[in-house]
Amino acid sequence: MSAPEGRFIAFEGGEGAGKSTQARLLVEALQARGLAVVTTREPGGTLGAEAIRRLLLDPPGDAGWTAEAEALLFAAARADHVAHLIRPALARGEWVVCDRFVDSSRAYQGGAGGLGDDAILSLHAFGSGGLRPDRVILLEGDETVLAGRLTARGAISDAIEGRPATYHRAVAEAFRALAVADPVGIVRIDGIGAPDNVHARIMDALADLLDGEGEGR
Ligand code: Z5A
Repeated sequence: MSAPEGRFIAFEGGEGAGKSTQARLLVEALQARGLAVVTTREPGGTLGAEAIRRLLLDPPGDAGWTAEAEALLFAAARADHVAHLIRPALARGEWVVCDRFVDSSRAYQGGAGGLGDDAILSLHAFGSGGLRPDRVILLEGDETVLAGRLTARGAISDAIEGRPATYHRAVAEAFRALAVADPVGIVRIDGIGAPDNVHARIMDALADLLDGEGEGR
């Protein structure tokens, strides 16, 4: 009998939405059920993709990447990540919890960056065989509240975070539109409130995938 395929969960949303915090809480909850979990992020997750991450978030020189070059670099990092980390973990029957995945490229480069969804999906089909998460958790929240979290953290802005508020609003709108078009695959979660309360909403949104998982699977 072949080994069970693992599950692939991605967290999406704008900066400060709580993706890293909630990814950590989910990993703890899955591990508490005895499930094997790989936790990872984009851009990054493998040595090659982490090298590309540095190029993306701190571009060499003053010109910055063109929108097209930026999209290609994200797709290249993802291709390496999918081939060397995500697919092997899923094939071993493990859960993969990823902080951002292709819907970030669709919202940032395709939506706010103006390249369009078809271009991003074509790159993803070529680079990563079009792999989709089993479920995307889209964390949303009032722009001012999320910005306040980043100020409180004292975050240093990178090349993408430092873009104007209009860009980040367009990202949020693009994420919303993706979720409206695919409400089962991309679940909108209110990211405002205590982290444990947000975590409980996420566990509800994953209940169907968790049914029968763990404790001896
Ligand atoms: N990008 C792209 O353009 N295209 C792509 O395809 C991909 C990415 C994959 C990666 O940055 C950048 O690359 C990103 C998108 C772009 N740029 N932007 N914007 P990253 O991954 O390094 O940065 P980020 O995803 O924006 O991470 P972040 O700012 O750290 O946000 P977060 O992970 O969603 O939030 P957090 O770290 O969990 O929480 C932020 C702070 O809020 C922290 O101090 C927490 O303690 C606090 N927090 C979290 N939850 C709560 C609640 N519930 N209440 C109060 N405070 C909270």
